[in-house]
Amino acid sequence: MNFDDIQAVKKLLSEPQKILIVPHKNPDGDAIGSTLALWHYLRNRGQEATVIVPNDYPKFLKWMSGNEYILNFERENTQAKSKIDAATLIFTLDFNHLGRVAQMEEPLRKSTVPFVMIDHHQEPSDYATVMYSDPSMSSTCEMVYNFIEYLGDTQAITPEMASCLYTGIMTDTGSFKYASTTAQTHRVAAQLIEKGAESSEIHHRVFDTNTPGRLHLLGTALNNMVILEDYKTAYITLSQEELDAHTYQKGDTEGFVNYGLTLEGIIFAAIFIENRDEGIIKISFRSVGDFSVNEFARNHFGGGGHNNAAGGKSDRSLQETAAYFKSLLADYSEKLI
Ligand SMILES: [Mn+2]
Repeated sequence: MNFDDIQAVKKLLSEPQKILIVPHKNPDGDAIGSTLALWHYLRNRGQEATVIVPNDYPKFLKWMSGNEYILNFERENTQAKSKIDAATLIFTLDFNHLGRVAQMEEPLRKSTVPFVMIDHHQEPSDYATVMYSDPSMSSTCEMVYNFIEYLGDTQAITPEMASCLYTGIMTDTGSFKYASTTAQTHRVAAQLIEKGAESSEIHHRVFDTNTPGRLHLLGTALNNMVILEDYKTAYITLSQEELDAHTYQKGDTEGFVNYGLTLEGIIFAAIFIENRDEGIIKISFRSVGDFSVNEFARNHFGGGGHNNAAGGKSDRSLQETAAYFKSLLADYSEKLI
């Protein structure tokens, strides 16, 4: 964050505001962790603040302090809309394009109050008054820690805030293993542990929450995995039928795509998941090293994300989508080395 932006934020926060904090739709650990940590921080400073999520999120994220005060735009629509209308300042966290908030896009676009963006995704659009955007960061949670540091306030980080921030850093770095994890990420994590985040307990709460159905679904996913050694690629398909057979619940396929990358020699992994309700195939891509799945997802599957983690979708059938995916790989053979 540059000096002018820090001053601008300090000025905004020196006056009483009605603050909204908004993450992207289908919020993940980084989205929920960062918004709740910022919520605690602003409230402890005496500000009125509300977190509004565009839609629901998995149960393994619902233990964080302040969770019960989060408004769900889909479920508590009237209340959420009046909060948006009354807001005097809006923070958007962990996304950089207003299209990422689904149905909340329209009311947010209408709002004329200052926006503060804190985010680590590539190619931000410029809707925000203050933009703290840094794609080199591991997570928005690491950035919220920096943000509080820029305001000279790290002593204000409570154990609750530390736990929220630690959760987002842990989930967005794949437990500190992705390339985005820097020495500074570890320094921030260390600070958070010193401030009361219990790393082992947090890990347990987030990751040790499998249901039998999810583990059996993982078995099906791994059985379905296709390995294309020539392209150093592995992909998984899951049909709606297979999901239904394992009493699929939202979030159950989280992390499945990463298993492809645990194969020796594989650098590109994908998962294709049929969603009959929406009539689309939802896609996640992962890579290790220089191969940009962000570019791949943008070019072919109407999506995007980060260099090593991106998403997309397809209107074709599951089989056609997988076949199309395979047909694209030859053009990338030089990059998949
Ligand atoms: Mn993130």
